[in-house]
Amino acid sequence: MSDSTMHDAGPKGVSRRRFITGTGSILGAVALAGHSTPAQAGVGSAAAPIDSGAHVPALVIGTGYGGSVAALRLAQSGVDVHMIEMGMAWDTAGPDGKIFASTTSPDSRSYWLRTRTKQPLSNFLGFPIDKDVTRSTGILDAEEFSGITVYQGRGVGGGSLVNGGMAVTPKRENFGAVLPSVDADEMYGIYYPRANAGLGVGTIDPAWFETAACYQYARVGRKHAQRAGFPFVFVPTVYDWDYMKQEEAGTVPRSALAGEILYGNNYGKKSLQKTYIDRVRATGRVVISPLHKVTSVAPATGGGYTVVIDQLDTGGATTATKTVIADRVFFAAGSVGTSKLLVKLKATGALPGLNNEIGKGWGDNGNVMCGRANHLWDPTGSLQASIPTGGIDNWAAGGAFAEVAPLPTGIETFASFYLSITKNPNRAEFAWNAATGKVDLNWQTAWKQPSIDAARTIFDRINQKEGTIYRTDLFGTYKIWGDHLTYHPLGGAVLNRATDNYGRLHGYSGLYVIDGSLIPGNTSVNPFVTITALAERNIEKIIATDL
Ligand code: FAE
Repeated sequence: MSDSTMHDAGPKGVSRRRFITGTGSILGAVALAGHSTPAQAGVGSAAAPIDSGAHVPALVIGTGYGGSVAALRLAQSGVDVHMIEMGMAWDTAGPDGKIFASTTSPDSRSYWLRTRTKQPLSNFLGFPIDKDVTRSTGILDAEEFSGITVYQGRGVGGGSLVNGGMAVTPKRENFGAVLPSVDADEMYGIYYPRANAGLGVGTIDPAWFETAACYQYARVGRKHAQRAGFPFVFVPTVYDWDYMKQEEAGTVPRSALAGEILYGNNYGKKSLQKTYIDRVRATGRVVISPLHKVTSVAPATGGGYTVVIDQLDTGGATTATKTVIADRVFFAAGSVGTSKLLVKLKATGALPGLNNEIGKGWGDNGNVMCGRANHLWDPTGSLQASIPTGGIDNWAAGGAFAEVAPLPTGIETFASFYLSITKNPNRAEFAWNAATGKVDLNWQTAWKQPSIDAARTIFDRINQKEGTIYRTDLFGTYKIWGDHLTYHPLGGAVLNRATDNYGRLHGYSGLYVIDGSLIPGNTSVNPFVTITALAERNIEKIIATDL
């Protein structure tokens, strides 16, 4: 595979040659061989959850990218694994016959323990658009810290349930800044290709892109980028493009074309449930316990670790507290989940030997959003696919990579909408607050200013060229920048600082971090391919040397 998944689209149209396949075919099928007969068959979320008093060889906290890779490779090497997931299984249809709620009618499935939605785009034409919902263990967590709201997926599949599916490998020249202690040759030769194959990454048919009504918004975004002199790049995704074509032809039920994204995607997106977790289940060695939340990990007297787990009901109440022993524990609760757990466990004396890097190095991947108001002769289309497929690359010159994002309102808005990933140097720290019994994050909203400045290197120039202006009605009244949130939390247990160079936590043998908290705050592009590739690298080493 090429060392980059981003390439320029030509000024007039796109040739197939210029699309980069994100999929490394040769190494993708490489698996760590399973050595013995599975201990259990047919297990998964449908099986009984973990029992109190159980003794398990490997316990994985969380079922997102890092957790799924760890569970798959451990199981394939002959280790029985228990995966503990605080969110729901997302394998059963609701009263409307669908697993996931519709974007336009959020309900109890949509948010994690909220009575009102908290949409990233809070306003339209200046009016607030949030709605009341029944409080439940829904799919999207809008977790509020001082200065920033961090969006995360909750359920079996983690962030893959709610994300935009943009599967981007960073440009190789940027990798040294992303993970300085990791051998780039190995990553680009072995682990990125393996991750891309495991995730089912693919690219849009360029000819179809040129004609599909649902990507008019992206073609307008490309035209404006190129007229201002910026390269427009196509990015691979984990959407099933054949399915998307059928959605547009009207021959199958719509999901991307029904605007589904934030509250789950019912059909075409290859979330982890359809890729890594499907393979995890097929090993027969992994038990997944949804609606179970890990609250403590501490050394056990006879060796291994005592793990305390709350079983939750869909109202979020604890219905049982279980204690199990695990020989090894893999923290894969996501950047925020893992950091919060480790900071609490260090501060409260459960894991006092963790080093002082715990909780540090957290960043927002420089996320900032904005919209532009187009002229009436530049409509972006009333039908917009929820899966972005292109971006504007001004990383080298201006420190910004901007996704051309959909605004799937169902009506013509004449708006272009963007999520920029920027080179923001600010890093926050998680800290235990003994008074509240919670973990705080010291991010400040003002720390987004470098992100706004970087994004402006693109959009000020486009506006100037097009004679257009910023939208001021999407994030409040007269507010241009969506600078209050991130979709891409990274860091908090940084590789080679809080852990060794493979995610082994300093101070405790048998404790590992294997998720986005290893990455120091920024990946220069959307993060999940890098999280997956790093997890593939680390687990291979851990299996080879520790087990
Ligand atoms: P993650 O996927 O968050 O999984 C952690 C899991 O652990 C979750 O299922 C949690 O519920 C669970 N958990 C947490 N605490 C506990 C506990 N104490 N006990 C048990 N379970 C626990 O972690 N990235 C891209 O690359 N491309 C995109 O297009 C993209 N779009 C996004 C759009 C949205 C709206 C959002 C929210 C994110 C998006 N992301 C995207 C980010 C991406 O989903 C995220 O980086 C990864 O999911 C992080 O993977 P981890 O394995 O670190």
